[in-house]
Amino acid sequence: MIWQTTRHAIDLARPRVMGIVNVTPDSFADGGAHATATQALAHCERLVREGADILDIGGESSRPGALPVSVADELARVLPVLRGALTLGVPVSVDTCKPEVMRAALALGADIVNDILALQAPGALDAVASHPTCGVCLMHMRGVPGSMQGDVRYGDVVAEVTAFLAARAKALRDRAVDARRIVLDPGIGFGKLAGHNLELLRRQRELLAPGYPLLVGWSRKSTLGVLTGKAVGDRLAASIAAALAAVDNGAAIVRVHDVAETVDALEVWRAARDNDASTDAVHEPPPYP
Ligand code: HH2
Repeated sequence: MIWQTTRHAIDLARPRVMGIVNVTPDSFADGGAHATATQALAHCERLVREGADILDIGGESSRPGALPVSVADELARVLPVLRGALTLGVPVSVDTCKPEVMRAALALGADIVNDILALQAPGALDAVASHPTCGVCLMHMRGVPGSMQGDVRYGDVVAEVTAFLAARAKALRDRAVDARRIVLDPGIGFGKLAGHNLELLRRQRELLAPGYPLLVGWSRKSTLGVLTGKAVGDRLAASIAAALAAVDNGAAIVRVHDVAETVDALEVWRAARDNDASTDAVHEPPPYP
């Protein structure tokens, strides 16, 4: 399978790593760490050196209770970083719900629109559908970030998320968007309790039924804190385990903060699964130790 994006056709035969670049003061895991354009671009360069296959730039936190950001502020955060990131040789995604930001980013040459609202904002479907080739990630969320953890009830969470994502993909297909441009995401932690997130992981292959590749983001999220008792800054091992479990259960792309560590883990996971390890070193005597 490939993911068709503005400039790159991303081969999904091996799992891909999307590196997170939050140009925000308040993101849940790294708020303020890359809040200026210079810091954020340096972070983009670092993630590419570490092996990121895709960069995902966001200018608005979606953590529970996050304050909304105006279009003007989001544009001022995202566009300067996007401009630089587009020169780094990897596909660049923009994490936004706002059609104005989507259009401006696509006009600059962004490869992918990553929308946690799955293009439900008025004008968002058109912003993507009117572009000839950009990729899009449609994510499931129950409620809105300000209140999404308030009242969380599902009958069958996997069936409900699958049906929602299939319907959002159909809305794009009805506007003549090529299926190869579309990727789906169950939205780990977005209007879901830990039990819902874990059920989505255990039964993740059911989410493949609509026929689109899956992107998942477990990195540093609170369900990992529930499982391990660890604070957000101490969830690296848990995040890697979740990323491996996700690719093992059919995810094509993992969205992560810790790119270098995830790339290493996936290299070993892949060598255990496939007989095509990417290095000739496997045919030489191993160095000691
Ligand atoms: N998670 C976050 C943001 N955007 N997009 C997709 N497709 N899938 C996700 O799971 C996802 C996402 C939240 O993580 P982060 O960007 O680190 O935090 P914040 O929203 O606080 O900036």
